[in-house]
Amino acid sequence: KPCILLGVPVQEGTGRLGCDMGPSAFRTAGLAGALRDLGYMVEDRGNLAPGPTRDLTHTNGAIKFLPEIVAWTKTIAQAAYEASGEGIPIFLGGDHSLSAGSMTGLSRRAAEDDHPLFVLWLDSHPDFHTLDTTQSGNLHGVPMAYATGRGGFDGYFPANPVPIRPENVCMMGIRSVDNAERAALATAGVTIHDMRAIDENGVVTLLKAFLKRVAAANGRLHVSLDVDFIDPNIAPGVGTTVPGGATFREAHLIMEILHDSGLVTSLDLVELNPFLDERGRTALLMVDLVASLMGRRVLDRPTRSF
Ligand code: DIR
Ligand code: MN
Ligand code: MN
Ligand code: MN
Repeated sequence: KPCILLGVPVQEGTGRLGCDMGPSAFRTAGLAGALRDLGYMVEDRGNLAPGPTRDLTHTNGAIKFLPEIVAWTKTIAQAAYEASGEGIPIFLGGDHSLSAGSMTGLSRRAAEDDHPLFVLWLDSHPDFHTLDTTQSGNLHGVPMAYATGRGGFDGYFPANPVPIRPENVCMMGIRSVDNAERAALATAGVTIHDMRAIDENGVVTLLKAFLKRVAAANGRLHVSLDVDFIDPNIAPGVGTTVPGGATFREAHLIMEILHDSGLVTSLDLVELNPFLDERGRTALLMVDLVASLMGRRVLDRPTRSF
């Protein structure tokens, strides 16, 4: 199956400028070449562009760029739906609001093909705000709530025909949670491994337990990788750095185990801000992580080792 690269230069979901350069930075860092070296056909479809906006106002006056993000979500969902019928879509962000579109489009396709969609969410943030609870008003903080069918998006965001079951979501790396998110997550049914859980158990045990569930359900697995999952000392090119993130080896190990599982069918690469990066090092690290996810290895090992 070909890897289908979809640039999504959305930046209105985050509080600062620069994520619109993310797709270019991933290309400059050699993403397509790294995938071709692994034997994949790569189809770079260029950058998506949002459709027309319509006037939208919400009682939560903090919300920023609602019409823009709604327009993007519609475009991205359709592109995700189409591309996931043809290959392995890789979304080059762009801020994390893009996952509102990718996850809902992928979920619709998976349901048509009779597979449940699972999501591995690698992020320091759960992005589990609704339009009513976001205080920053930055809509990169809402995609997981929208994709799992939480209330309050109707009439604003596009209808989400196949909400992802919260039980099918596993978050790792979490270390910055707002109060409203914490309250909602307590009963939502999402599996959350915060950094303490990673410290105490290691990534291997936690990840393999989730992968077993995906495999048992004959599920498809979408991976949503936010740059701020990784420790800012090695991944500075992001607007919302949070100390105490995943190490270089933890991140690569996750990717290597994901590859062994053979379960991953799509990927988001989000929140890269090249304007804040240091000579491309974050972009290059992200490309190396994708290569590990897609099969780059040091030594051959048996697959499906979990
Ligand atoms: C933060 C989200 N909880 C907010 N921050 C994110 O603004 O609502 N940063 N997603 O990457
Ligand atoms: Mn995020
Ligand atoms: Mn099938
Ligand atoms: Mn984040």
